[in-house]
Amino acid sequence: YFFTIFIISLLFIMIKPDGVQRGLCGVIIKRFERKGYKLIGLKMLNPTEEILKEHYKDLADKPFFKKLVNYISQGPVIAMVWEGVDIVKQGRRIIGETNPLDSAVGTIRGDFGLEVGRNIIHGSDSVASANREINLWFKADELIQWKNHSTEWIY
Ligand code: 3AN
Repeated sequence: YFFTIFIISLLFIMIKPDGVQRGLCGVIIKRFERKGYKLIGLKMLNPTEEILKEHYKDLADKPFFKKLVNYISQGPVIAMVWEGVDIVKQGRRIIGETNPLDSAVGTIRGDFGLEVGRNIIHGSDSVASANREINLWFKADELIQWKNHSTEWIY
């Protein structure tokens, strides 16, 4: 038998300043909600250069690093944690490719973006980086464990 075990995991997502300014927060949240994922943390903030340099430390040698940090530090951004089965890989499918011009129609970047430097949203690229990013952006008590009780009052 071949079978795959899908593991429930967490994904860190950040709506970048261009996404906030263009009024795309609702549509982005909706795309994760309608897929069936669960929002367990959310906040708006103006991120410091310090947190962004740590967040993007793997890109520190890239020519666009300074511009990237400078741009996102203008804020505000919306940081979120989502939970669900296979969410890191599926989240990438919902978001699209790094370059919006390479992103399929139907993805967030494919539907709403044109520029790689203004690509609307960040999503973690692995379970390990999701855990690192969640620890960087959220305190433990900012993540909310909640249950869906709607079957008790929707008939
Ligand atoms: P992704 O966000 O798809 O995981 P990364 O981690 O390679 O892609 O890139 C992080 C961010 O750096 C991107 N979201 C984008 O805003 C910016 N970036 C990546 N490549 C370029 C580039 N060639 N020019 C300008 N900005 C870039």
